Amino acid sequence: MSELPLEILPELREALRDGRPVVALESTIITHGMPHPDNIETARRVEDAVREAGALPATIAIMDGRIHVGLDAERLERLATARDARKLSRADLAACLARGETGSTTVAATMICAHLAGIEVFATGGIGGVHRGAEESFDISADLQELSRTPVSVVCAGAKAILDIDKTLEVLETLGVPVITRGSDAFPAFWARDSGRPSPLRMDDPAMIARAHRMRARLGLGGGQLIANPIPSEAEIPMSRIAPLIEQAVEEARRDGIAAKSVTPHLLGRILELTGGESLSANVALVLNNARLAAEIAKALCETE
Ligand code: PSU
Repeated sequence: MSELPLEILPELREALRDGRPVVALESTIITHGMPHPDNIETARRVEDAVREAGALPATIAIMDGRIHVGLDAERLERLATARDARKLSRADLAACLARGETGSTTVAATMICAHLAGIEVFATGGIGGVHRGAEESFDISADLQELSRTPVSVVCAGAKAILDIDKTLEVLETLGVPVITRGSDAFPAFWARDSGRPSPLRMDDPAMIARAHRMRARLGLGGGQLIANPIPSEAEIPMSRIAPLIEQAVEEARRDGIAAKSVTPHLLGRILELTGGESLSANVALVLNNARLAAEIAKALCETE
């Protein structure tokens, strides 16, 4: 087998060849992160936001055993309504392709596919991290390792507040991943602008973030950058309000024995119920905000040696 099972939409292939800005987008948020039809509506709005900001969107997924970089309308619809799509990370990406199956890509798998396609920037909602109780469960998202290996800058709204944020930041530091918050000294926590922890680094200018990305490559450091972009104030759910609901959802999940890949989708779904839908509106707002910043960074990268 010599050729990669990689399908890049023609407009993206041309843009990448010509050095024009492209932003990768993930698909687990579509299959496991939001209910239908909010998932497809959000996916379309995020693509539009990237275009309006002057870059091209490349939503990534595995369909029928091929990596798709850029999904046409029919494929996006099919993925958004698929009941059996797998949630893929580094460990199971190749197996899904070998079997000819369909699956959505997490942050880790999207980084791998984006890099294969030559895309350097990627927008998501929140990365996976160290789960609460990891000292017992050892549940640490493969997203963290991927950030230390694959040279893609990932724009997120921080780590999801369902996680142990202190431990997540510690692991990122150990792995040598730069954590850069845009426009704030505090590391954000997805639905909330302030996790209560200082951000290891702060940069306010997308051009500076692009320069740091290039500098890492020149130094041969490998791996990517984590760019944390706080949710817009008008959409945030402050920690004081969301924290008790998260506690409740985490406790229920522990009691019910929810584990491994199911933890994050389960908690997101439960918190959506407990907030009466407010967590979903916040999630949509933060992803749109991240798509815009990722487009600015992609444009800056095109102008940075
Ligand atoms: N951002 C969201 N919703 C999501 C995710 C990100 O707003 O559902 C997904 C990403 O694909 C991320 C995954 O990789 O959650 C984390 O899953 P886990 O904790 O199992 O590694």
